[in-house]
Amino acid sequence: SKDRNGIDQIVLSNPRGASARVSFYGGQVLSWTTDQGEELLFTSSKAIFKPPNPVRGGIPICFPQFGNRGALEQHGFARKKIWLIDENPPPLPHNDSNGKAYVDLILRPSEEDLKIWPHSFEFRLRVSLSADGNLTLLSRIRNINSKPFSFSIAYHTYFAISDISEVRVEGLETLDYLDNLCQRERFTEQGDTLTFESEVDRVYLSSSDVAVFDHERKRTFLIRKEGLPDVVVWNPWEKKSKSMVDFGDEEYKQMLCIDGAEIEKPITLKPGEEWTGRLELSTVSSS
Ligand code: TA6
Repeated sequence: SKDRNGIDQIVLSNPRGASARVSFYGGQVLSWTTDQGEELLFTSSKAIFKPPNPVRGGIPICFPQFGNRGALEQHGFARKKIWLIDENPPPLPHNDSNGKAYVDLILRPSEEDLKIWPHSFEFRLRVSLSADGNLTLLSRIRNINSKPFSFSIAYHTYFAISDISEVRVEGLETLDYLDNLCQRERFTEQGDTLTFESEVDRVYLSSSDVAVFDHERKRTFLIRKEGLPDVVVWNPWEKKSKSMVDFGDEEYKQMLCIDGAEIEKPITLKPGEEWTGRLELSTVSSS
């Protein structure tokens, strides 16, 4: 099917009626719903579905660079490219997809990409939806035959929440984090749970699984990660929201980005080497 901008997308569904929608533009998951059709991911009402704009919502893939420190544009180019169906994905070591609905997409650099990032890579993305409605993003990035290259990566996941002031995040206590609001200075999390009263823009380092509790919505999101040690936590709050054309002034109240990522220690691949990163999202309603 096509998204609002006429760009191809794939809709995955499971026997219970849960679904996930993946756009070929950016290989971006734009929707993930429960059996009852409840939308779990946030997309801004002002999102611009027109290449080369990144789409403000769902799960943009930040690759080969997270952030704006480096030679590339903010968050790299992968989220602005048209991905293709991967016709013959190499078999997975452990059959990660039995009983799941899934799609395999692939991104290879264009001539233009190679001018700004001269590394021949293959980025294979498998998005799958399990019978329980869990959403898994499995990335396999390979250095085809170029000299060694390094990259950072984040699955920039916009969770839909009901009221940011009623949300708490667990799993980050006692961790160190880099604070993007203080020149990425390193701090240690003192709180026993993370709550939100103002703009937060941090990269927590070496975290294990993370849970997001949306008290008002009576819903919990669980983020399980493999190969993605870091967690980005971002809410723009009021002032920054007003500075983003593709984001409503009040929308910061209904979203929270919690991204599985590898940022602190970029991954280096020699020719022929492959890196795998896996993010599994699940949710529980406590209503
Ligand atoms: O989430 C971390 C961050 O780098 C924030 O500083 C903010 O810029 C956000 O990503 C969104 O970036 P984008 O390029 O999608 O507007």
